[in-house]
Amino acid sequence: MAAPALGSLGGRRAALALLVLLPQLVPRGGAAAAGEEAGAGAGSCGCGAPQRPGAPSSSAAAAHRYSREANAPGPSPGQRPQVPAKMVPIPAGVFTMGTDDPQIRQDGEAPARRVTLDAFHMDAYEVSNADFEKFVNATGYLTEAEKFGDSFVFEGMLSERVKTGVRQAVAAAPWWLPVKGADWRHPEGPDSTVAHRPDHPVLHVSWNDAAAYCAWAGKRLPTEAEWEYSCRGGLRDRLFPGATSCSPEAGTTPTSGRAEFPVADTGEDGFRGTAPVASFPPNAYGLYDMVGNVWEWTSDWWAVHHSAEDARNPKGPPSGKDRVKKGGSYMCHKSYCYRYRCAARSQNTPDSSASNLGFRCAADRLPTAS
Ligand SMILES: *[C@@H]1O[C@H](CO)[C@@H](O)[C@H](O)[C@H]1NC(C)=O
Ligand SMILES: [Ca+2]
Repeated sequence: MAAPALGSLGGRRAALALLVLLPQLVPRGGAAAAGEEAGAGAGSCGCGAPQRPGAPSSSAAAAHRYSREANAPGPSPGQRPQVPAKMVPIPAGVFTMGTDDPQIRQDGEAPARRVTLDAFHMDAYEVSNADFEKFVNATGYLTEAEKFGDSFVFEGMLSERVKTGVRQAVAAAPWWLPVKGADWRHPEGPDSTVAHRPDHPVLHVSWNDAAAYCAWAGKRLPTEAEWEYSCRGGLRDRLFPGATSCSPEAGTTPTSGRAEFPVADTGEDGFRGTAPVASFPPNAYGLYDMVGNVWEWTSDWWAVHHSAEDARNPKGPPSGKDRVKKGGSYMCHKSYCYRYRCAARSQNTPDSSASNLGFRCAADRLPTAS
């Protein structure tokens, strides 16, 4: 099961006691039980999909509802970023999307299909906390996690005290806990802060939040095809971007040193949790952290059945319940959750947010700082 259903969480918000979180990460322990559960099914790994139980709203309506216009009437164009975050031109081309040798079949990685794309631009980096703060400063935007009052946090990032206080662990993904007060400014709960990590990828942003940010920046979310093509870096049939071997253990991805999730993230790569964007070498297109660090939203609706026919600039199904996310996170590892590959994919409802999920934007042409 790729998408743990959280339908059993109804009323969880009312049931949650006010949590008092310790201000810093504490060394974790006692995760063995979760680890065993995690290893039980490759498809239900912790890279999966904590989701809000609410009915997913229509994306267009939601995107507007949370857009710059809806949240902060009338900011002038002058409040756009003066210097657009670095974007990389991605040449038009043909590539093989998906694979006929799926590692996680139920995720819809197959079949391999020929996809032709027009040229576009892709953010070189995952959107950072500082980037997102500029957006919020300029627009007064409120994320969905802030509106809902909670977000999903990987239990390994929480103190024992907090874990004990949260009883709403998701049956299918017990290592994800809904934490009151967790949002992009407070990734591990109310007493945590991003003040010392402005260059880390922003977390706890829903698809709707991400779409609103990109629109504000004069950009858009990449399609899944664009994301996967960018990930491959112009190289054919490569599992991992930027790696000279097919093994992430080669040390070029932000997931290395993180075996045995969810007892993972030992900090062997120098970081617990996320790393600052661009801490690891880029792929052949000059794109950083396409795999690993945080999962990245794409604009496509989720489906697991794909036509094997050739496609040109595919945009995914016309409608759906979940949105596609790509690239895996700092919590993925081959021994456990083999999803930090270009063809790998997973999904969440558009209003879901979590401590390992962020985004980057794409654009048809470079946005002008107006
Ligand atoms: C956002 O606004 C605050 C308060 O004015 C300011 O201190 C901070 O530097 C701004 N952040 C960015 C990224 O511009
Ligand atoms: Ca990433």
